[in-house]
Amino acid sequence: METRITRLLGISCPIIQGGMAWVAEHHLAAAVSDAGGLGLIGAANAPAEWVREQICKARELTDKPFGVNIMLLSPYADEVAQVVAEERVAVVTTGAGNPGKYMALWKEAGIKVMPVVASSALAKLMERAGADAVVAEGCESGGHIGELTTMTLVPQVRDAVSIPVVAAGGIGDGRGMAAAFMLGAEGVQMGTRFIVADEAVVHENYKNKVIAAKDIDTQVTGRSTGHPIRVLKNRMSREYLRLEEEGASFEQLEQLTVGGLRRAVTEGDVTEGSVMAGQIAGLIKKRQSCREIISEMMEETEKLLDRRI
Ligand code: TUI
Repeated sequence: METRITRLLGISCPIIQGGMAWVAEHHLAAAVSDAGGLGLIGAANAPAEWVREQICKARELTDKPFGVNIMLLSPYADEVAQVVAEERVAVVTTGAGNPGKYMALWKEAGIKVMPVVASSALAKLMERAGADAVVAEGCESGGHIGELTTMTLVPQVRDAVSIPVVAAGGIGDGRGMAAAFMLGAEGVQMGTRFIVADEAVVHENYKNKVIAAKDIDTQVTGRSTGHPIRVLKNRMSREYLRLEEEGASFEQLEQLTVGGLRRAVTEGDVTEGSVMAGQIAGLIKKRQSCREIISEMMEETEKLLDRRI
């Protein structure tokens, strides 16, 4: 399947893997890229030298293009922005903020830039700043989310800009991908389904919790702090929401979640840790390789796009 996204990124399938903190390390990124999609290394809150090492390791595993996702709330965002330019990674995506101040640096390094946006206003701003495409991420996603759903955000972003749009949030199979195309997207980004990929170096407890999840098993913590985060329900999230309702301070709430994602992903603490996942978790029932995930997605999508209703 060819779209402006496949041509822009030099990939064969318009499927981008989400830049999930702790999950999106070089094994997963290289496997997704090798299978024809675009793998991403998630820089999250990691120091710049860790990101450089991950880029080098991914290059040893694949000769296909891959990208780095920069989480703009990270204390290391400035240094990571510099490292991706030095390493001339093929693609940069950004999350949780406005990457305007890095655009010139990245464009000079020949990097394709795709900011994640949660509004058409930011999409327009990014287009004017020189972005090559935008990822319109609806609040069905796991992790840090905006206000709008994918169904409402994608067509409005599509109408607001001329650069291609990638849809994200709530997409987990060919039906979601075909629907995203109907909304005007030319590619999709998926996170949650790749958490359970064979190549994802993620604790078994985390993968099992995604596979066991039902449709209503996520909730959003942190609305009161201005950083809403979608996670799978557990003891931590229930306690967090109870404290939030009682009007707990930012510091109290932070205490509950600090280091929680790392503990869940690497140590398997899915009771007290932060198990970020999207609302589509309920649809994800099997473990597969990245190659199987991508070929199944493409087959289902093409079949649906070929038929009339
Ligand atoms: O960034 C994400 N998802 C994430 S980041 C993350 S790590 C984290 N840990 C603790 C606190 C916060 C984050 C876990 N999941 N997705 C991309 C995304 N970006 N979703 C929504 C946005 C977004 C929202 C508002 C981007 C820009 C924006 O407005 C920026 C502005 O300044 O106008």
